[in-house]
Amino acid sequence: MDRLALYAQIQKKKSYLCIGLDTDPLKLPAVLKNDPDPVFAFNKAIIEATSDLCVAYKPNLAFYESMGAAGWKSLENTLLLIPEDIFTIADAKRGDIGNTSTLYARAFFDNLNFDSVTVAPYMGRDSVQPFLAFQNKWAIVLALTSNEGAMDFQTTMLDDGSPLYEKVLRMVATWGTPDNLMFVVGATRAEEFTSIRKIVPNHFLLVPGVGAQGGDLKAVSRAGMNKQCGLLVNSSRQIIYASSGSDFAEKAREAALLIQREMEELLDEITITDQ
Ligand code: OMP
Repeated sequence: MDRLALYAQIQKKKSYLCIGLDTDPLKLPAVLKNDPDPVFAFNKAIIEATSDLCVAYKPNLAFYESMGAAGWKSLENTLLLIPEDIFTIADAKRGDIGNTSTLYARAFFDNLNFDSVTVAPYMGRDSVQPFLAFQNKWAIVLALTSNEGAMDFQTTMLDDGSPLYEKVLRMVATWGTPDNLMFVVGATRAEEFTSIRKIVPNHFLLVPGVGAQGGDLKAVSRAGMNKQCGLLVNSSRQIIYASSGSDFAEKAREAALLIQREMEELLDEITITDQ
């Protein structure tokens, strides 16, 4: 999917919500216990209940890989079910020497047909570039993550007085364009969005951490939105585990709807302020 198509979906749905399909086999509702593929059945119900409210789905690979071959099958079947006009993110946090990264890219783009994959920048240019060589596919590179450990390396001050994650943004931005590159910035980092937007004004940002991690949707939207919205805000547990009962899909829809409504207001507010 290209940038214009993604923005068109955001405008149509009045939403920049990404739903994280972090489907933990140990947390499935009892009602799916006897299903031959309970992970797929769960995802199917969640997708059917929420696909008009979100513009992206982000399965985190760990949840599927933890189940071995069966998990991979559930992931493949889930992807086939996601409507064509919804952006898909393989949250795999890959990145390796160039020829290995090329094979990772083929796995997610050619084999599974994801639109994008999350990539760790630590191994540098040749580890990221293979993900940028596919037409209408995206690398989403970690910049400033939502977790506590982000402080271990990412915020280290360099000699020029700027934090390491800013160097990542500046340098990685020269490897691709806003049409094939996004950055991850955690929703728990609201106070950093203004300075981040000065470095990458046009790129989409994937913003995880709303909901279970306590990120502030209003604050990140006000500081992070650009003229084409430029944000995909992810929430996983808050939506998909809104209920553990047989009404899990209905409750997931309710949780997603609350966020979508807030996004609709923010899109109106920020678009109006910008004019
Ligand atoms: P919830 O906290 O349940 O909404 O899930 C957050 C999802 O986003 C998980 O799949 C995380 O792996 C992912 N994530 C973060 O939580 N923080 C980050 O900084 C980056 C990611 C990510 O790359 O998506």
